Amino acid sequence: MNKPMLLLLACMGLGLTAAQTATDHPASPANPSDLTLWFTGPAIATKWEEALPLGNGRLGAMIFGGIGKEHILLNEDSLWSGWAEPGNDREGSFAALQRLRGLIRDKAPQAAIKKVAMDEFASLHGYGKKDFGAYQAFCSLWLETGHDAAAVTDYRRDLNLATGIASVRYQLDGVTYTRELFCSHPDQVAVMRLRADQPGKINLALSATSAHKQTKITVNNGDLILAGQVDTGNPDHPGMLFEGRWHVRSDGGQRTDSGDTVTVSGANAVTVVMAGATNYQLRYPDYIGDAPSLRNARTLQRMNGRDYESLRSVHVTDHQRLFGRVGLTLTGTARADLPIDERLAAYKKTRDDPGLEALTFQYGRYLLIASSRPGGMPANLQGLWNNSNRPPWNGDYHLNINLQMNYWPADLCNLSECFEPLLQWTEDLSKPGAKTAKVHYDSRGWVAHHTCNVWGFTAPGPNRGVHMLESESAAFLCQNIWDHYAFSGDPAVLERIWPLLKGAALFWVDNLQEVDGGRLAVSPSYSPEHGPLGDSAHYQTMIVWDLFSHCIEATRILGKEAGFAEELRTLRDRLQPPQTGSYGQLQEWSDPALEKGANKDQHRHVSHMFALHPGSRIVPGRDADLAAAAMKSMQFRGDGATGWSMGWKVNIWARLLDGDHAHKLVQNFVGGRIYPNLWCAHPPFQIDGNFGYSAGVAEMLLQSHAEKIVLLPALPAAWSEGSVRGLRARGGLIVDLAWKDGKLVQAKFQAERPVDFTFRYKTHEKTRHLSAGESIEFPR
Ligand code: FUC
Repeated sequence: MNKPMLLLLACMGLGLTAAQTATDHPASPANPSDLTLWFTGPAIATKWEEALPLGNGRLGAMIFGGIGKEHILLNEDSLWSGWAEPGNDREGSFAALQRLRGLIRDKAPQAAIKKVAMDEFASLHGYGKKDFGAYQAFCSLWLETGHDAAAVTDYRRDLNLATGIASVRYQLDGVTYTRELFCSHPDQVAVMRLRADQPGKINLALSATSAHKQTKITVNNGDLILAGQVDTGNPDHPGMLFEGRWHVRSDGGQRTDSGDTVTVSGANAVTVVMAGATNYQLRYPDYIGDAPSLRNARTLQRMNGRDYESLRSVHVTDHQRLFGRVGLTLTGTARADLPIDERLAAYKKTRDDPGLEALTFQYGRYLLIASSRPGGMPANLQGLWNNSNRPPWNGDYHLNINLQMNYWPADLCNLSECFEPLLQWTEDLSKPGAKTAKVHYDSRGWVAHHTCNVWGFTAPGPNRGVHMLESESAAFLCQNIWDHYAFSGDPAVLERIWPLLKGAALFWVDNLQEVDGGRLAVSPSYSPEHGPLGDSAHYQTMIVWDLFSHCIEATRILGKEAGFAEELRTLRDRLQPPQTGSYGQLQEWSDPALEKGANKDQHRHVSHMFALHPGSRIVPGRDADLAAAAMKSMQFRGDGATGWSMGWKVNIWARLLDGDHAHKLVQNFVGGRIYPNLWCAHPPFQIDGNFGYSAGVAEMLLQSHAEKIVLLPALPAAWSEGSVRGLRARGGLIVDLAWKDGKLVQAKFQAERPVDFTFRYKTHEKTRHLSAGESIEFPR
């Protein structure tokens, strides 16, 4: 037995002796260059996947790094087309639902079932209709420098994930020019600083454009202002108002305001501070708040003449407080010396750069900090970056996996604060969701369907396809929300989320349907994006099982509503259980006829894996047969897929405790499903895969979903040595780990609150109690 293993076993008190304690703390910070991605040239104008993303959770910026003309694409996360449509819920639809359920029970032809579903039950509004809207582009800032790109040398454009600052640097005629850009959460502005290493060399013309027709640009005392309104295409529903305002400060030189341009000549340096806002307010039913001009004026006033260095240091402190909590080092090749596009190209060939795999993990954390902070909207399909008024899938909130995936790394990767926008948005959504439950299902509680927006759309439909009828979305969101509580272990969080959980569960108490054999199932049900509309999809019953289980647990912890828990327990026991099919697979549908060809099915949605991840109904070791069936299904499904699906598969293989297979997906993702700026390629760009990937990497190193904390549950051979610092385990624990030769050599647990916990490494287990703030290390 090697020394590290001896050490571990000794420290766990398993009867072996050890005389040595490890010298290296697992928390040794990663080399800062490992947290930077860099390019040797500007992004191609038409390839925004080469530009570098920044964000403060609400304002987003993409820096292209142009030499003669810099382009900064700006976004504000609430800017949507569409409106809050009061008629979303279709009167009379409950009668149609009863007919629909009757047809499904009678095994009517799909055409007849779909006709009632689409023509009589589905909402007349929503996805694809004008009222539903789409996430909108905000505006672009242009900086003309007059520099000749052909004469420039030593160009570098980079993004430092540790500071949240992007910079561009180059030399021209013996002068070094530098630009820095960041988006500050505390100050709610985007800030840019342009400098030269010789006095009087900064010459600039600043202008702005917008992809919206109704836009006006003015200049007022050094402030460039772009005010606009989204065109809804419906005069009865005026579109959202928005405003971008750039405050330009020049050190030395001369500033000239003219028409729609601010010009600075002969300056030593220039600082541009941008405020951006809409008149949106996350508040059902009208979603309208203060005018954007008022909001921007307030934001800039709060700045109160503070200089660049002050804004920068407040931003860096804030960013590092979150980002710096987790460190990941995977020993081995780390081609940080290569520009990121070349590094990716090299990885595609060799698949050997664990440093890049770790960078991509941290990049997912970075993107969550940038796109989801308290006070802003949840990260949408593109986080908060958008260059089009018609982004793919509206840049909306898809609820059959995508939005949920966005938040998988939030608590696990120690960014709990970033979860807040999702929680607030869901709290608001539950209000229209209660109306939809009443009108469409004549039921208590709340419900949401396949796709949502910023306008509280929760109805099924419209008549675009049966997937629009997926009714598990509220329950699925409650899986994330429960985990948010579970990671904290904080009863106050549980009190807050209880109405959401209870409301989602009540809906299902009223809506489960009895199927053959007296079992309970969901009808109409559908397995994304796959199979018929019926009553047989396991995905939905698995989600309901999960929700009921969490509610039962919540009543125990909160010491209330024991009667409700009893009711849920009875119903849960009658739910259609997971089943193993004739190919040894985990069935996606309870109807065996639908499973024909499951051994050839490679659909990107693997929804029946919910029970394994993110749910915890199937746990290898505890549920060996079902876990084996899930593994079989995953083998059939294969290791290809679109970006988000690959991100999910990393998590699933980690939960199946197969580190090498999980790593294969890691390689497939990094080697084939990311763009030069490391954004996930569905394709096109879709951010969920970045978040799924980061969560998956963390799941390979630490799991805590099934009572015990499992250390290095799916460590691949390729990551034989490394360390991770600051991951979170359920119950309010921070965990640091170090390993060598594929074996754990050091573990540290730090408690955020009093906690009893059991941890396991391979077959060894220990139980401990820690008080709040206390920590324990092995070896001690
Ligand atoms: C689901 C997926 C698609 C895409 C879309 C946003 O419908 O099946 O691949 O990710 O969401």
